[in-house]
Amino acid sequence: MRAFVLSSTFAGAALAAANGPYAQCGGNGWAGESTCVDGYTCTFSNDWYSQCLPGSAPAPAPAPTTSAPTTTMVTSTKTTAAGAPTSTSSGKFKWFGINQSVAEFGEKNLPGVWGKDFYFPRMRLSLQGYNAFRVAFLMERLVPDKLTASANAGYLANLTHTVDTITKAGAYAILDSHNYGRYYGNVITDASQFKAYYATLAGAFKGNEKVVFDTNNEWHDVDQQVVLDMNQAAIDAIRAAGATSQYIFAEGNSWTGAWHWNTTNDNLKALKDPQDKLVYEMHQYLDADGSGTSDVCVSGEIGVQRVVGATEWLRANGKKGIIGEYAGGANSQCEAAVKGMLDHMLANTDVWMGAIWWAGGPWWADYIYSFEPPSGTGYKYYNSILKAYAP
Ligand SMILES: *[C@@H]1O[C@H](CO)[C@@H](O)[C@H](O)[C@H]1NC(C)=O
Ligand SMILES: *[C@@H]1O[C@H](CO)[C@@H](O)[C@H](O)[C@H]1NC(C)=O
Ligand SMILES: CC(=O)N[C@H]1CO[C@H](CO)[C@@H](O)[C@@H]1O
Repeated sequence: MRAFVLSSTFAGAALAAANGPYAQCGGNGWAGESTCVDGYTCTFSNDWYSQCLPGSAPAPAPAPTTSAPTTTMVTSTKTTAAGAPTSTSSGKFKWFGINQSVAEFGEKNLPGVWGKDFYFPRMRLSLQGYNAFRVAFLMERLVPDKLTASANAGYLANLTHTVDTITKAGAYAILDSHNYGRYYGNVITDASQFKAYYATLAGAFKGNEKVVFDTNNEWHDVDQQVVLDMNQAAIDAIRAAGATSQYIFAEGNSWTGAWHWNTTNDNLKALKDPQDKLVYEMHQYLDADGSGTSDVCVSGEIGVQRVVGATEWLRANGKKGIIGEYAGGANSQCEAAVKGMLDHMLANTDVWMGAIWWAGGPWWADYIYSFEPPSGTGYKYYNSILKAYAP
């Protein structure tokens, strides 16, 4: 995208060396050009990333934002690339919180037994500033046997109880059909059946404005046109069910990864929401293979490096995004990577609307990222760090 913008819009010889709009122009380890094309200013985002943002004539550089949540931002005065913040990009997240994962456990046992195969988040809420909780559950438990079935009353009642606990406390509850675009293991390809499922789900929650509908968790190995068509079917069915005020989060293929979103999921820019409340939900882990299975992060810079392409894609297409899953191990290198990613997103809130840590829930035991209070590994290490980013 960067190369495209440069060559097509700013091909003048005198400008050839300068960076194009939204290109990287500085940061620790950056060896490239530090100037921007006319009308853009190299603007400090974090220690690892400065970016060409709209605006000319850099003001003498103070600390770049007033809402800087971390010490990383405070050290910005040391950098030479710092410029004035743009009025459009720096700000606050709309959503910042924690995934709640347990109602989708025991997926090999369907429907499974409450309290043995699956459970519901305890939600002994002390929000601590977090305002978004993504609640995972299984479609096969909500609508057993077929997508056109009505809801299982017990599972829906328990899910509703969890959702109401969250939203009555003033936070958003993100309904995460944790199904990878599959139902009983088969890829969902029938738009009318998928619509029937969403009519059931949205029908049950359409009265709650603090609910967000997440179209499906992490499509993978699905035909790209099918991902587009099923997402559009979900959006259409949610709106048709009368859920017109809520946000919808659309996920993409290849586990909805932010790091390759601009190539893998480019076709999803065609999605249309008549209510204009569509947000692209990407996931991003910071370990070597991006799978979120190691507590070792590639480097302290890997967070910002893995999302910056998505930042540019969102902006180029006039879209909004959220990182719906991310995490890092309880160590200083991952801490730097996590902060670098969040600082970058916070400096680009014209496109990034928030981030949701993976994961809380009562059954995670000693899991490397567990955010379950009071003793989860991730909670103990990251709670004080993440709280600073809450809106
Ligand atoms: C996608 O983003 C990466 C950075 O993550 C960038 O290097 C690449 O050029 C982008 N590709 C397209 C097609 O925009
Ligand atoms: C719902 O929760 C109750 C306990 O509050 C439990 O007895 C029941 O089995 C649960 N049902 C389902 C389907 O989750
Ligand atoms: C801030 C916080 O951690 N909130 C909740 C996280 O999730 C568990 C349930 O899984 C709740 O008990 C916490 O209050």
